[in-house]
Amino acid sequence: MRKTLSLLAPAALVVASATATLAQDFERAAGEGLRIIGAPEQGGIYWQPAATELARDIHWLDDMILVIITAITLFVIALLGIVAVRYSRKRNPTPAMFTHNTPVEVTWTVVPILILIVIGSFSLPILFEQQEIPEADVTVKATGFQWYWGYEYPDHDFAFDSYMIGSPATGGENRMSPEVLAQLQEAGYTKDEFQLATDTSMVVPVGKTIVVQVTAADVIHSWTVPAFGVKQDGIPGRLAELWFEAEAEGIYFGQCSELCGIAHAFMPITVKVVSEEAYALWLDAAIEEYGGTPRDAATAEAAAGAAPVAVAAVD
Ligand SMILES: [Cu+2]
Repeated sequence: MRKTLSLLAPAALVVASATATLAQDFERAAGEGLRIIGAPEQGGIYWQPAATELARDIHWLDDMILVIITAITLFVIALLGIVAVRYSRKRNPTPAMFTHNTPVEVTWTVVPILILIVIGSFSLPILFEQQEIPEADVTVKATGFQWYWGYEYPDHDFAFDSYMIGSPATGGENRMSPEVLAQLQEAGYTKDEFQLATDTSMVVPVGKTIVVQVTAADVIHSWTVPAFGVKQDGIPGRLAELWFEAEAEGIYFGQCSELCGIAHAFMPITVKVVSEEAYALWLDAAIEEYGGTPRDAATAEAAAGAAPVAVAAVD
């Protein structure tokens, strides 16, 4: 059995490389040497490293609120302890019979209000920062399907699907197998990235404002990349938006975050953040592969409409 498997693996490799598309080749070349940054860690308990200002702000807010709720929890536990010990039947056989204490009641109403105002004054600006969508350098439309994501680059009129490596669409059964491992390795991943890595990924340039329009074609899905601090439900018939500006080149993963059906766990999200040059090369290959509008034409169109130019020209 083992012999058969080891024979199969190289065969799968050959098949996989023979079927890799031009865009995939460029995507892999662009992704070569990229670090995997946005991924869960074995035994990890904190956030994934923040790759955007949004994510940093969210982490800061979380830490700040954690301090407040820890203080409140300790305070309430201490009060309970005091009541349980000092006013037990044994120590306090004849309890006081009063029912109201105005100063105490005013305090326990006003103090929580003040705490909420303090929290709100920090959380609302962060919410607005997420929800006020800036002008995009690159726009990508992400559509959730049962069970994969489709990406469209509307500035260049092309679209492609992104399947989990090992899903039925890539010849797998949503399970690890020697063939799936071979496909993962051929795409530059390891066994650890199973259920995170996809056959094609969303490619965006580093340091640019990316606006992702999120929708779905069948049921509600949710597009998220934790390291970017973004999450947005994709709802059929609606177009929601999120934005991010990734600060470091790398590979970032996310997973559909709305329970959407039997293969919900098998529709991960892979985003490759690459240099502008690598992005331009990939874009040209993707336009050719998926039948998009060449960048010169798109740029001319954009210039004519006085719209912002989506990408820098390359030599
Ligand atoms: Cu889903």
